[in-house]
Amino acid sequence: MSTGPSITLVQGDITEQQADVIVNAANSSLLGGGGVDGAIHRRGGPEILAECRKLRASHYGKGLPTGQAVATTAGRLPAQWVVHTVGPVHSRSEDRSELLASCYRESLRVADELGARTVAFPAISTGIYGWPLDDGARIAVETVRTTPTPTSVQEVRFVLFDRQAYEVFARYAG
Ligand code: AR6
Repeated sequence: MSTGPSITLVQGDITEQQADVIVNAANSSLLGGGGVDGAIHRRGGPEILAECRKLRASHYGKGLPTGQAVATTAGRLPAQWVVHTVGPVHSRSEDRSELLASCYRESLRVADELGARTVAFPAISTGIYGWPLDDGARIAVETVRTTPTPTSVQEVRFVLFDRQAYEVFARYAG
């Protein structure tokens, strides 16, 4: 029987994770921002932004669409690649869950293309983009569990910034 990647949970700062891929909760501009995005560019150094600018000058002239993912170097981070994905802004009037699921699915697809074995994810959209943590955790875990197999990815690690986020993810991933 083929099984998908194992799911692990860590409380901490994603920029300190040793993994093949660190996923960034970016915005469409790919040119940086606050939250995880700010931390990744700060600690990863200017090489990441330089590659993002090249992507904007080539394939992604209008920016990276919501729900899609693209890889760059990880610069000085303890990882090989950063996979940038753009989560949806939460809306009360429109169900954007499929776009959030797409972020996890597309990031895993890119990681698989790179041959990555370990992938660290933040809780995409649950900060500045306002997605309720409980629903964001449910979508994250369900999407990873239903990822197509076989894949090179053996471990998906959710890196949760605080205790509360960790406990909410543990309810779904436990
Ligand atoms: N490590 C792990 N998790 C973190 C870290 C960190 N260093 N920092 C924050 N979190 P957010 P979004 C958690 O706002 O909601 C940026 O400006 C945080 O507590 O980083 O997808 C981008 O450029 C929350 O649970 O991303 C976009 O404009 C989760 O990571 C916008 O924010 C995601 O919070 C994207 O918003």
